Amino acid sequence: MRISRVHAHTISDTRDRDTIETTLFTDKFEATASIPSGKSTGAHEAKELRDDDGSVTTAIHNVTGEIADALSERDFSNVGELDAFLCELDGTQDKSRLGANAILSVSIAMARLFAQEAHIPLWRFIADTAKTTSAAPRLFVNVMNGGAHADFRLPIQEQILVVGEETLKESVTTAHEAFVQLGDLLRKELPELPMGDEGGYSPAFDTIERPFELLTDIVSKWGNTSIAIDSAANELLDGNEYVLLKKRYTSDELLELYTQLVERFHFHAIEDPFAESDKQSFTKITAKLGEKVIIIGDDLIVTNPKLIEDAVEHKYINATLIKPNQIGTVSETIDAVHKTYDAGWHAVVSHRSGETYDTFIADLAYGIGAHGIKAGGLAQQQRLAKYERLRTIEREATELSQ
Ligand code: 2PG
Ligand code: MG
Repeated sequence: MRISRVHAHTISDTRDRDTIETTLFTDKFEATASIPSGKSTGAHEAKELRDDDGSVTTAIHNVTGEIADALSERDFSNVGELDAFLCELDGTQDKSRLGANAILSVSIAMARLFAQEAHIPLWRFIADTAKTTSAAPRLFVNVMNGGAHADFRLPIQEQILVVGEETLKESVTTAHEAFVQLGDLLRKELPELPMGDEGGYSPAFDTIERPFELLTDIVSKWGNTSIAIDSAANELLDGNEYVLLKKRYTSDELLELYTQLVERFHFHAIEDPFAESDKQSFTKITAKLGEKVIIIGDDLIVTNPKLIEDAVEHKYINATLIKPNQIGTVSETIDAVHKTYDAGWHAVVSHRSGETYDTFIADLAYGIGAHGIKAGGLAQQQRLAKYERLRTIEREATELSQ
């Protein structure tokens, strides 16, 4: 694959912040990718390059300048070659020189070009490249937003409805109906109902349990649904303790709270139950609750194959969150998936809280046969684009199998 032209410019994400969109051209094809941005981030994520004024001007110059120049002299036969080349060109461990956002935009656009050249859909290309079995993921729909995504109106960052119907079409329909019904329930008991960063409702309650009591109402109406949370506990840590609704919890007390929630409600998953520094508590919760719910690591492992290996060794978790922009290339994202599957764990592919219309994660989730996909609430077009893409993928998969 030879790149004949490279273009990059600024677009706005869901928080109206600048982000990068890159288009690569060959003599026959063109492909575009744009990169999301997180707010509750892990310390060891690959570095998004942002200028002091919040813009991504330098990242864009890196794509249209140094990266474009380097690509023009090369012919790549697969995306792994390109990714290794980009990592070497950057020369840092965390992609901080050229920027993980700059590098990933090129990596994803290139994956799209290879898929076009092979005349196959992107998810099929990902499955072929990763040697994974493609399958429909469950939808992890963040229906009530809290934490850093909603001024901590709810202490827990994400109260998630997990939907796993027979087909993606049915899952998306259930998610829509349940989302509307939850909105009606919330409006009945609250004078105002703001929305959070991820396109979900953002109510304020006096108890930790109230959101789950309401979600239980929803879950009881639809068979193939359950509840998950992302505590994003890095954001709750204050000294050695966690603060939820102004109450302080030691790690053991927080573990007790999770145990009670799992006993009382139909929980399917808990993500980042503790801060990334509180590693022994991850091992404890996975030993205690890991048979009943999946314990997902996000900030703890940041889609980094080496950190996943470490998590396997210490049994911190039994599932990983997979976010391409935490590691910065398609190939390393696939490596993280392999480490996850080698451990016999589940992978849940995820968006970021500042999103674009790019639907790469839908193809990734389907291509690797992920256990789930976190694509946000249903009140933002950029999140809906992912659900729509999943439905299209399902049609493409049916056509390909005929
Ligand atoms: C998370 C993500 C996405 P952010 O914590 O899982 O939901 O949030 O993009 O802000 O890191
Ligand atoms: Mg998270």
